[in-house]
Amino acid sequence: MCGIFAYLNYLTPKSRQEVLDLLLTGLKRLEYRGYDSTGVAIDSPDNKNIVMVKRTGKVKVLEEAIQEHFSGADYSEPVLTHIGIAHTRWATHGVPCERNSHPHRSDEGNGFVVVHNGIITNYNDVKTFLAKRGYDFESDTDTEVFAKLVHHLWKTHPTYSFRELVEQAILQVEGAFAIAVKSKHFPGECVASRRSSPLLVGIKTKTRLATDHIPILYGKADDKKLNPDQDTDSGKQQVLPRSESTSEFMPLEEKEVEYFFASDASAVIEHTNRVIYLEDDDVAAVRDGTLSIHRLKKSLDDPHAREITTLKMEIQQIMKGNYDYFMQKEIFEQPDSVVNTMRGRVRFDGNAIVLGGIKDYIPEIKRCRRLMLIGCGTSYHSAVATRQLLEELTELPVMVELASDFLDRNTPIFRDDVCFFISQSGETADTLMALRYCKQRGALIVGITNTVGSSICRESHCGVHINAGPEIGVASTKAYTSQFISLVMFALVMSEDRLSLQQRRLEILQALSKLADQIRAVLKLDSKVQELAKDLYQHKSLLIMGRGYNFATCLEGALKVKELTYMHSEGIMAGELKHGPLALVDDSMPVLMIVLRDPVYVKCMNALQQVTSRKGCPIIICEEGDEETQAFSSRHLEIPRTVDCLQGILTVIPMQLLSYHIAVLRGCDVDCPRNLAKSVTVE
Ligand code: G6Q
Ligand code: GLU
Repeated sequence: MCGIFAYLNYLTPKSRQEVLDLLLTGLKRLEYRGYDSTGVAIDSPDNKNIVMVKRTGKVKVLEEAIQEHFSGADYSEPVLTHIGIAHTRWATHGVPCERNSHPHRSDEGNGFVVVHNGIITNYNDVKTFLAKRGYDFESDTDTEVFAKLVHHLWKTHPTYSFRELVEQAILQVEGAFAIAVKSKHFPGECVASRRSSPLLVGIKTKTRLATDHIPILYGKADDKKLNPDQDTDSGKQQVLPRSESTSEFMPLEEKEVEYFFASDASAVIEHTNRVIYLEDDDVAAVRDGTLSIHRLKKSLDDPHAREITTLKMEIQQIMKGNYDYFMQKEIFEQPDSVVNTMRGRVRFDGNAIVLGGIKDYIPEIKRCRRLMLIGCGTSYHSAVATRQLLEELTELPVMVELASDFLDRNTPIFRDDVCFFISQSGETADTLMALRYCKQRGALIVGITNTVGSSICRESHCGVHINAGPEIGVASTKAYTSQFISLVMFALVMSEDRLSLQQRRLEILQALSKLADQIRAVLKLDSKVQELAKDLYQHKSLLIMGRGYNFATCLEGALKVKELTYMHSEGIMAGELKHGPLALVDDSMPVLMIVLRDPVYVKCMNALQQVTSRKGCPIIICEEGDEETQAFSSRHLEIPRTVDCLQGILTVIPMQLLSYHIAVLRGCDVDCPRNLAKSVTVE
């Protein structure tokens, strides 16, 4: 989910040294996206091989390794045409290490090398298919299957062009990807494609480009799936029929040209401002200096061409897209990040859920004494948010603990406890120490993290990687919603064979399938939330009240307000109002209340009345069209209806937006609030 950068020079002489510098600069521009390892591939000086250098850690480390590896006259000799590919990896399959870093290769001879962002969800099937045909795998990644699949197709279809080979491979893979492929067998050519992960092509020419669009060509590809039991070695080629391209005509012919393939424009803007944003399932291929864009299947609403856009932005602006801050970008990424969390795990058609990282432990978990969910800050709140559903669907006692308090109490832990450690970074010291404490006492340790290879990942017996993608803003947003969904998925897995719970599971699964669109709808409230922030930002305090499934939103909302705006804020369980907090309420105290049509609606309405009868004038988060509730206040935010246990995902988003807007109005540093760090590695 991190960064791709590839550079192709055609009839524009560049030494390998210059190419490497360009690749490294490209990777540096993508660093802000977050990553854990890096790598590059270029041609060897005799042009007979492809050489790769990969490193765990920062681009700087790769740079040093490259300086060591590639020196001497061979590397300063200009080359007329060449293609180099580079990658920053945010591990999803396999820990960050050199072996798992990209590029991945097809064979020992480096026939095809691939960089990939995203997740190939059916990689296991493809792996089985290829293993039967003698392929050995060197890494734990999903990506490697792609390189080997292209190689397999090349062997079985010797007449295919490079692009056709990649197209056929793409037809076999599911999930999300942006890829760039380089091959020893097709020198000077590059093929790139995307599905659900961003990729663009930058074009640099000496003279002004003669066109402002590239026509789309169509292939008549057959998407027959590979059959692991089919024997391809039995003689004739029979894996896939050849795709028939409508034509091979050259849409963009330039004599001297340079192409840049990158995950975003920040990596190309210093070279060119002419880019084509690829769409899902576009295949961009460069051959003899000519770029062509192909689509595998024709659809009626496809345009006939891809436009060459002229970028008018500064680098800084591009890195954050249209957003002013990373936190804001991450809030708006949530329709995609929640889908990424479910990708390859939830099958909405068959109502099935597989959590590969814990599936072998499910029988043991089902026999446990209790579930313990342990975390800090926002991660702890995701446990609070899902506790009720876990109790309902697992029918087990569920304890929710703050890691620091859990350790202070020397909480009794037993061998038949199952302890979940929830952490975005996977490095939080308190959580990690609680993990070790439980492990020593023989409990089963389940890690729920966003960072593959982190300490919590490594020290857990099993776990779920939430796949939210790197989170740069210190205030956690998309990691929270993805942790939430990971725990919901776990609850669904645990109740798979409970007949009495099937109706409830179905209701939740259906709601999950609509979630991304509903989050999009909630994000449309942004300008309304901004107006509310204008009312609130000069106040000293904000009370946030709710109960049931929305209590966690109150805690998380208050935490966001505190950390971002330095304003006092408190999340209050509405049932506790009359036991103390009501004394705070008067006509000047800002109050926000969450009142949704769920089993605790009547109780929430009581709390609302208690507040309004003390002259409180609350902002209400309620359901779309709920006029009865809205009648209690002129200020309300309406969110779409969903199943009760997922409401918390939709109600937390207005709170994220509100804290963000208040912080901007108060002139606070949104991405790096004072006194806080993204990864808290001290007690
Ligand atoms: C919230 C913060 C913070 C965070 C904790 C735990 O906005 O990011 O509360 O959630 O510090 O961090 P981990 O989830 O990385 O363990
Ligand atoms: N899934 C791939 C891996 O784990 C790519 C991850 C990325 O997007 O960087 O290697």
